[in-house]
Amino acid sequence: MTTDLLAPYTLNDSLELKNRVLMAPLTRCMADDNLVPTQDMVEYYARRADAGLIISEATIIRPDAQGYPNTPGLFTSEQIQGWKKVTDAVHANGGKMFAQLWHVGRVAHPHFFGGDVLAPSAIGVEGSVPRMRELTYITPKAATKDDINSLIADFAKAAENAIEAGFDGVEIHGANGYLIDQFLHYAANERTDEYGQTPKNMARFAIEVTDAVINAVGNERTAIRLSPGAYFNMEEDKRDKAVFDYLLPQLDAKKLAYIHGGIFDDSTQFDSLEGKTTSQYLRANTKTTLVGVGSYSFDDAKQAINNDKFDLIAIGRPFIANPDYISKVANNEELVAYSDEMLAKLF
Ligand code: FNR
Ligand code: 8K6
Repeated sequence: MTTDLLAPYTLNDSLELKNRVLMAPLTRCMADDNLVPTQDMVEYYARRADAGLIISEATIIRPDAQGYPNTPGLFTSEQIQGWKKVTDAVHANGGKMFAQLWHVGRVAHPHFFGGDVLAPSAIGVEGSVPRMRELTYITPKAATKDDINSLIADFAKAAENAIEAGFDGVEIHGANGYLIDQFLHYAANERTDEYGQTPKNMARFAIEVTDAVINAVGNERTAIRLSPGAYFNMEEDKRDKAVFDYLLPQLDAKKLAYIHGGIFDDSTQFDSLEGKTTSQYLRANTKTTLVGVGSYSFDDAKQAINNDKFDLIAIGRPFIANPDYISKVANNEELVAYSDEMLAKLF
């Protein structure tokens, strides 16, 4: 029997999805200057409510989490009220939505908040802020134990705020070279305390954030996105695999809603993962519901799910180009091709 990606899927006791096609988190840099979602964002997300689950664009948990202009937040009451309009509109159209909780760590820029840039270690990245190239990245401050405790508490607070804002759950952004991912990779983590040097120590921050979020909103409403292979703002290191080998079974025990790969193209094979792709490595190392992603067409995703490579698919760029992605694939209609110029405007 072939699996119909457009048939309902039971994620867990609290979440029934109307199909297996998720809208991937997509940063659009369109919040207002107080990082509050706008009416255009309400309409943009509401138009995509046919997805089985919308994952919001990455949303910062506190001011020093910001590394790009006009990324929305979830730490002021105005931001919570702004998101409430988005989730109300998505729910009114029969959709479900998670908030992706974000701290960029060492790719934050003080231009946005005027304070220290926090990271696991004082190791900077080359380059400058996208869309604001005059802002060169600076060397971060290695987070103290107090900094770490406050970061964990603020992830949990943002999760609580997400539920208040009407989200159906949260996805912890543990991928793509941002703060949590920086703890998980040797290239960014040279700590000598209980958060560094060994797989168990390097996984500690991710686990403590996850536990704090679960404590705030429950395991069934908590998911995490991970990039076991380093590919974005991060150098690959052969030792990284052992960190994820340790982390994944720990996460399995927590019965999360799902684990989501963080990758642009899932045909990318990583030397550090013994030649495996992101979804191959995750499938082999976790029993949690797996969301595949990364340059998939609907037909490729159908085949991958039917071959048990993962359970659900997240679609990114095609969802930017086609607000009506689901009805188009359901009716075998041709999709509009994505192009980067489409990022200039929400439609
Ligand atoms: C992204 N991606 C991304 N990932 C994430 O975890 N949080 C985010 O906010 C963003 N933002 C973002 C913006 C834009 C413009 C692009 C193109 C991508 C990555 C995204 O979720 C997805 O993994 C990739 O786009 C690959 O999927 P597709 O686009 O090939 O279906
Ligand atoms: C969450 C971050 C916000 C901005 C994302 C912009 C992405 C633009 C899309 C282009 C693709 C980038 C390629 C990523 C790295 C691939 C390396 C192999």
